[in-house]
Amino acid sequence: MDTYFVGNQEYFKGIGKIAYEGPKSDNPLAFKFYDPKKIVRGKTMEDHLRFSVAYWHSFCADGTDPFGKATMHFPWKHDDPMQNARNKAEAAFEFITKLGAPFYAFHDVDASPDSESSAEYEKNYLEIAAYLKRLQDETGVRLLWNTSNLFSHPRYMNGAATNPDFSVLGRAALQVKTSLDVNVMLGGSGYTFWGGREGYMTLWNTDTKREEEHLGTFLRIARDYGRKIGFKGTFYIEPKPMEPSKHQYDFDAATAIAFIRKYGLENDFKCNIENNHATLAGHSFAHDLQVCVDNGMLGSVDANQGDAQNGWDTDEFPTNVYETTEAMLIILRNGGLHNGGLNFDAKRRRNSTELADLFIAHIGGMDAFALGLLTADKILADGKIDAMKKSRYASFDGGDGVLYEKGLIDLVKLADLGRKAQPKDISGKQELLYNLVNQYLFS
Ligand code: XUL
Ligand code: CO
Repeated sequence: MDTYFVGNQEYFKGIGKIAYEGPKSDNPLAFKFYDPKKIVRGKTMEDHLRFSVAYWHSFCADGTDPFGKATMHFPWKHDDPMQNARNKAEAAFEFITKLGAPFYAFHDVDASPDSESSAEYEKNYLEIAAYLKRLQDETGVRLLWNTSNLFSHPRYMNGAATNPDFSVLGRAALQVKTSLDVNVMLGGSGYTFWGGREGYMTLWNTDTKREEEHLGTFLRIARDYGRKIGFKGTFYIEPKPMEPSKHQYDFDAATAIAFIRKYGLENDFKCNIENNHATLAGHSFAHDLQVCVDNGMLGSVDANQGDAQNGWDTDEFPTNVYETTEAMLIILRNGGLHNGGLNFDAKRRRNSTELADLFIAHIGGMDAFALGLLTADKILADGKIDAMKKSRYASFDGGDGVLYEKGLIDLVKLADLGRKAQPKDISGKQELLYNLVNQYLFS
């Protein structure tokens, strides 16, 4: 097998470029359904799916959880923080290139060492960003989005932009400003705000109105700075209802969209929808995607899945093809992901300790979305489901229903029509639709 690495050494030894071998392959390190150059609906799978690897889960999180220590050994680890960051970058670009994902995403402190000194923080970050740029140019891997970690450091325990202490906002701004500078250097497609602790723990000590307004102002000045320095991509808000806060201001897609509009950010901001965040909010992945599409607000996707028996954000790699099919159907009806992508904000389980497991986890996620794409394509090409949905609304496609949709019927006229109307019990055909989906999936 050919060796492949960037920098000085190969970290994922014995693993070459991941190839498509088809559904009959028994090679765990091969794609069964993701065939990047295969054309589906006039576009390659690669261009439809726009996969991205998340730096934080794949190259930083080492299996530590609230109950136990690290379980994963990273051969790129180094005691010197800057050398550690360079090694990690080389490991990341080797991995992403071998996997064949076109994009990656990171938080500032995933890629570059944090520091109590703001001058050192900025210096480190700009130096590592220059190295990332070199690796991007060498490999062709591109930046889907970056973001700033405004939730791990103790100073952010009461929030960042929504912190009741004004002095915290400045340090948060420094991180966002530097991340935007780095984004422009690296040609990023997007910039994400996930409001980890932008919320509250108890209303007894929180002025929610004031905090929400502070968040609106913070995002507006970040937008203004980004546009000033030439950031042409999309800003994303990533909704999540809770965890680590009891209640997060960007609860779900509908809440985030209302917020974006209230603060006049709709020309620059869209949503980054994460499956496990939607389920934590009591919705389905499909629900939050659909809410975004209905409002022209689908920006990007954090591709993962939760566990129905656990309430929390388990961030598992997506394998549920029923969910990926529904997601891809909604995305295709949206005309695709545009400059967003499917970013694997997902982690292998704590006891999946081999480096090969990192490949296997991503391969499974990519195959699950490829299957979802292929099935969604079958559903659209056949047209039966769309026709059934459309026919439910037939009464709005003719007669007074058309006038109503045009806003030409007032309440008195509508009540008049009501005097004569004789509604029938029309079946919603839900079971038939579920049966059809299984046929598309498995035949
Ligand atoms: C946390 C989460 C974050 C964001 C980026 O639940 O999803 O990793 O995606 O800050
Ligand atoms: Co996420």
